[in-house]
Amino acid sequence: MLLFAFGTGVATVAIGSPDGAWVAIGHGICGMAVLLLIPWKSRVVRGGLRRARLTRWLSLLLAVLALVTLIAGLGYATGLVRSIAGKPGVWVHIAVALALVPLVVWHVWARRIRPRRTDLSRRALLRAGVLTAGAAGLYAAAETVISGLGLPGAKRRFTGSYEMASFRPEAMPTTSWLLDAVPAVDPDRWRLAVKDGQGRRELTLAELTSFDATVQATLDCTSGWYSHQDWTGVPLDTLLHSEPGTQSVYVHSITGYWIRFPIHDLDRLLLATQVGGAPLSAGHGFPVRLVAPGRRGYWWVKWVDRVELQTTPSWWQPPFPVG
Ligand SMILES: Nc1nc2c(c(=O)[nH]1)N[C@H]1C(S)=C(S)[C@@H](COP(=O)(O)O)O[C@H]1N2
Ligand SMILES: [Mo]
Repeated sequence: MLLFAFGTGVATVAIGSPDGAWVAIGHGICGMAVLLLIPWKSRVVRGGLRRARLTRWLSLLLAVLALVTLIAGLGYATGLVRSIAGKPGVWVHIAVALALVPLVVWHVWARRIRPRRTDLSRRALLRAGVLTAGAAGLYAAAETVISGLGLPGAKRRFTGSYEMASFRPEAMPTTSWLLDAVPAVDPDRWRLAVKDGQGRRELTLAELTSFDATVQATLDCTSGWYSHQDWTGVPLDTLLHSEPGTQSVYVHSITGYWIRFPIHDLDRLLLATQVGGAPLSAGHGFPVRLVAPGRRGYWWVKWVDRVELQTTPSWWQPPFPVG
């Protein structure tokens, strides 16, 4: 069950459009299944603790972290606990879950149980089915309670995020994926390098600000908030011209952060110089940041200095940015 919870959790971080909503729902159901299994697991734990092995402390640490993950997840989903120790609850949920991974691997190996033929029996299958149905029922009941009591969790987006500072860019949070710091950019010396099949050229900020296409798009950060804003700038397909064989759009930041989009995203991408009718602040990506409607926040590269069309397939990159 932890494996399913982990897989759906990672997938939930990646969803950006409503057709991925079932992934987040599946993740919630996995959480409920873990909750339902606690009484059975407690019996195993009590038995294990009677054997005074030194490694029981490691097992107990695992149990504590698993509970913290569960509580942080439920707290954030209901809206009852939105932040823990100054961090967004969902951030704590993810960070502690990642810390759990090596412990779970160790636990599975150190406390391994020999597979038995009856593990795949009809009875076991039936039990798994009852557990899944119970977890789905509990999830539905929780959703009903959350909306019935009008808990904050009822107002979340399909990604699980809460609304923040829509159409008030000055109040919108600034975040980074990992450790990127806001770079100091001299707008007079800054250039955007553009490369496609027709060659390479450089654009100044003045050249870019002469464009004024505006789109309304939702920035949805995986740390649990989203914000609708009006973004103004250059549609990327007016700068880059796709040719047969082009597979991806590579977007690079001054900080070294980069991401590669599939070519069919080209006509949705905007290089924004403004938000809410005013130039971007340093924190939000001055002088230029990418707007990628329908994609999660980590695709919205800030402080862009290079855009390229490439024949490299878009899947040729780490599953999440690495810096
Ligand atoms: N260069 C760079 N761009 C970045 C990031 C980063 O760390 N470095 N973080 C991304 C993430 S995770 C999010 S949610 C958005 C946040 O945008 P904001 O700070 O304008 O709210 O920027 C994205 N663009
Ligand atoms: Mo983010």
